[in-house]
Amino acid sequence: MQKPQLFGADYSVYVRAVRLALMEKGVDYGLTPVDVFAPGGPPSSHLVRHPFGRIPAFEHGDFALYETGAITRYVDEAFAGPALQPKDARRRARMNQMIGIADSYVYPILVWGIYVEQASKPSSGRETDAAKLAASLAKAPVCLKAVTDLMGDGPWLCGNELTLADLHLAPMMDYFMKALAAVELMADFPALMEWWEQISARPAMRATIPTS
Ligand SMILES: N[C@@H](CCC(=O)N[C@@H](CS)C(=O)NCC(=O)O)C(=O)O
Repeated sequence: MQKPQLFGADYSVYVRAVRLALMEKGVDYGLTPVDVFAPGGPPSSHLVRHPFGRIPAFEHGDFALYETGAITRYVDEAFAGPALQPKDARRRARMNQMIGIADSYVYPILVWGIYVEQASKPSSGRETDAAKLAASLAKAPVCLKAVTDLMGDGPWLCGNELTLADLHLAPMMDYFMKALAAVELMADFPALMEWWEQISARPAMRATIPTS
């Protein structure tokens, strides 16, 4: 089979989720750099791959795809290696629910509302939007409780097997955990903290630490 090609940057939580899926499956892949936050935006050539100008985009031979959830599910189904989606319909629904929660709530609240406002902006000399940070801090426990309630006994988000839900949430949590507020917020969610310790120690997570 041809080697798949990923387009994006290592700072992107979504690019990282795809890289984690590829690595957990043991699939060799290429990463072509595309910086969506460069002045002037992404190059026009990227808009051919992704009309919304976001990352990642993915190609496997003549098959082109964008949207992280579609890419990671394709990676799981098209390549050999350990299955990353439960066979049982209810467990798979739970996994998809977790991925939806990550996209709709964790990403805007924990990454953009807390990490960006409390850690990233101050470290690059930009002013924090205090109202946005306060609103996100108020909503954060809802995110953390929702994930904790759904994960059950663990050790992974959907039970005994690592799934795409773990790989989708982990890059977002990595940014969140860098914010000062994370220590206090996570103290109320020991099961999630245990999950974080396990997922962040995986070789694929260590090999994809953002450099930019
Ligand atoms: N729904 C998209 C979201 C991708 C996304 O938002 N990527 C971010 C980087 S993590 C991006 O490209 N942001 C550029 C922008 O917002 O203009 C997916 O699942 O792939």
